[in-house]
Amino acid sequence: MASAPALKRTDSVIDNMPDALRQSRYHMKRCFAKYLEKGRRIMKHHHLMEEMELVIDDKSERNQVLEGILGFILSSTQEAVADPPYVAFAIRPNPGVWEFVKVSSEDLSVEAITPTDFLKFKERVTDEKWATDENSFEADFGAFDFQIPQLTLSSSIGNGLQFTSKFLTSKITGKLEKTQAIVDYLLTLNHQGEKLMINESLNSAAKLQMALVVADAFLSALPKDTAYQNFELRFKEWGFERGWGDTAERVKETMRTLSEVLQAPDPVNLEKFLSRLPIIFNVAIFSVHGYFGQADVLGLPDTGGQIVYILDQVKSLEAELLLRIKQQGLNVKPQILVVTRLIPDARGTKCHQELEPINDTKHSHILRVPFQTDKGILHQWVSRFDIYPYLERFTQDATTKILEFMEGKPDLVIGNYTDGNLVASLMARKLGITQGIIAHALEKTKYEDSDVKWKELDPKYHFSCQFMADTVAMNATDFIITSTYQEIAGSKDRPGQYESHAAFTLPGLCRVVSGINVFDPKFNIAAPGADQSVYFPYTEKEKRLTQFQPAIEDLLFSKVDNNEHIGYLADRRKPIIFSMARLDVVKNLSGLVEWFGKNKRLRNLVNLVIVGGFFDPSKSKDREEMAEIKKMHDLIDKYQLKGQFRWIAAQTNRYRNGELYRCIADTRGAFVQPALYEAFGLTVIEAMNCGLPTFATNQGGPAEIIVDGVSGFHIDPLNGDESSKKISDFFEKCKMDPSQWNVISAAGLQRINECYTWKIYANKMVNMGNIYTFWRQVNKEQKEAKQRYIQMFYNLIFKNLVKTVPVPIDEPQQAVTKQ
Ligand code: UDP
Ligand code: LCN
Repeated sequence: MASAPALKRTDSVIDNMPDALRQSRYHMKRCFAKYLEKGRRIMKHHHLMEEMELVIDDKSERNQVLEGILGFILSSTQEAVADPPYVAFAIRPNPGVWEFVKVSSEDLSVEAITPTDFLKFKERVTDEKWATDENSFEADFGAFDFQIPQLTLSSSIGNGLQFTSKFLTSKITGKLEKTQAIVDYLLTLNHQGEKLMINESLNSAAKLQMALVVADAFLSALPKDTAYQNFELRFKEWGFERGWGDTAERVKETMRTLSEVLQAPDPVNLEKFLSRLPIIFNVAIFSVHGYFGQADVLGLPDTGGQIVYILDQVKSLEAELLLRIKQQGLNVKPQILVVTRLIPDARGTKCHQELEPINDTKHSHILRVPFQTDKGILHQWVSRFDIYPYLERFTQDATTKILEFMEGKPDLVIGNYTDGNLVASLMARKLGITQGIIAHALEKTKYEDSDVKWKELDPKYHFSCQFMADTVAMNATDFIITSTYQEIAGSKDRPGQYESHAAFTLPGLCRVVSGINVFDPKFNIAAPGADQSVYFPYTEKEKRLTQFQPAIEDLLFSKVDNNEHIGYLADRRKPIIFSMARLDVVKNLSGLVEWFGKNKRLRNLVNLVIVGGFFDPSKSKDREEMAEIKKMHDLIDKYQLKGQFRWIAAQTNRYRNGELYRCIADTRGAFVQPALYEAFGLTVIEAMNCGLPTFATNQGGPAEIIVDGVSGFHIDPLNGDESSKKISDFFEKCKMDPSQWNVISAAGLQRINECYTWKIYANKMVNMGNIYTFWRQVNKEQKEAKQRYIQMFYNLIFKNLVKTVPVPIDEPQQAVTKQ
């Protein structure tokens, strides 16, 4: 397929399709007959290809067809719907770009159709009545975005900040008066009522411009390090307030940047100036579900990387805010609150405590607020899939607590995952503050046809609530932070997580004809890092956490089974391949065990150690985890893994885990991340930070983190034989030439330091907070109109869906501890 000619940039697939079909008319007629012989159905790309192979059994004839334009069109088709006499195609020639056509099998005529028409084709497969009802409910969030500029290049998706600065620049370019929006904005800035930047005496662009010239001349005569306090009074007389800088040099730099913007606006200076403004002091971060704690929670159901990410994010964000506030010449303490649910039944964790300071920060806390039902406080953990009935009340209670704790409104609210994002949207709307959202992972792409099959999946997953909540949050938010490009717009072959919300349908409930546009400039990529004081290279001997080594030695090599580990490693001279994850189906740890079990060569070369879950299914409360535990035991028996495989229960101490990765590196082993799909994959960057060569899934974030064959390796989770062969080949190569291992280890570290650190992240995040706050102001009216629509959608659709989610009958188990 790789040799199929790409269309010219200006070409539309649809324009080329009639010609392409004409060229292979005989074969195509037979193909379409095949596609339609089973009646109405949804077909994926691989079905189209497989069935074509059946029809055109001569390989060279098939290749001829596939090498033409038709091959390109078919290979760009994500899905098709057979609905005799038509086949409707959803074609994706580039990330984020979709075209829809229907082809008649009778005369191979091609007609362009709208996304709505295509969704109707899909609906007819499961719910014909709904599909043909002219008044079925349609949601069109794009209808409100006609004034918002959109990116046009797939390659620019995720660079929202730069694009927004360019667009803002164009709005203020021309006569000086056009920059009045900046002046008006500066006049609104204050901290707890104390004015910042300028006061009313500089209320026009012309006055401000003049005053900047005078101030510049004055500052040029001062030593660079003169503190702001030394000239504060004089500046006040001229109309300037605090916030420009802490020293004469910094103040001058900020003023010059603004002068440049007023003279001739350009995006670089505008972004620089806006990023320097004192806007963000207090931040509320919502992460509602799970057990959110700093100790003893990792590896529990629903409690994984999101927690790690947020705690590390808070540390880096606080450091960035402290630095900026100091540079702004202010004496303000930033406050960051991570707001989560309080779980009275805390199971040995601190999740029943209301307030907990965050380690290694000065001013940041976890604030826990309980879920309330009609019967009082809910005591038990609830799965993220069942969380919807509590969120509205939680938002109200949390908002009250936050306002109390911060003694005012936060300047920025950040949501995490569906539940946190919805709560953040509700609070941001109520308080009128800037909002950002983070998904970590959207569920929609994890399950095939999860939209059309929603009725089947709803009892278990309540996807109707989830997809609606996600759509509300994506549209309400001012900006979206993603970890990778693929999270937004996927790869050449696979749509992104956000992209899958562009147009989807829940037959019988709602047809979302325009859910989110991945070309919207609200999307920004800011990849997380791993805490480098925990995850550092195995070679840094003096830093190694030797106190954990005896316990790790026992964890890996002791011969007895106990509560923490089962299985043993008979030959401890072999390198270890290692994996660690929650025991979810999608993490595919059982898949890795199976690949290992089947591959004799690999079993001869290495041992396998995995960390995840419990050994006793009755100890788990999570549906998927229970099934995975059983599967693991079956595989151990089936492949007789004793002596070559160690299964360690979920580990909660990240410091010890850091040392564990390094101990695996000491065996010259590797980390393997075999997930069927991984949104980002923190374990991948943790392992690479420790200098452990890493093999990770090509489905999702890791495909972007690792450059295949250079800084690690990609593996295909759906092709276990090929993946285990790739791992075996590497270890065989290392056996012959041990330096091969060092090369990959070093390149992995280099990749991390160049692209995946928290410092890079925090800088981008604060810039986003600043720039989108200004954009919100400039775009106020349109934002308000859209909010009205979102609110209606929330009230009329979402709130009814929530009523379908059962609320558990709760046994009180423990009192709430207040601190
Ligand atoms: N983790 C852990 N103990 C376990 C399993 C996982 O400490 O038993 C940690 C792991 O080190 C990583 C996080 O949990 O920091 C998992 O993040 P990742 O992004 O890999 O996956 P997620 O669980 O968020 O889907
Ligand atoms: C959730 C996931 O599934 C992971 O892929 C991410 O690494 C983690 O959150 C942190 O963002």
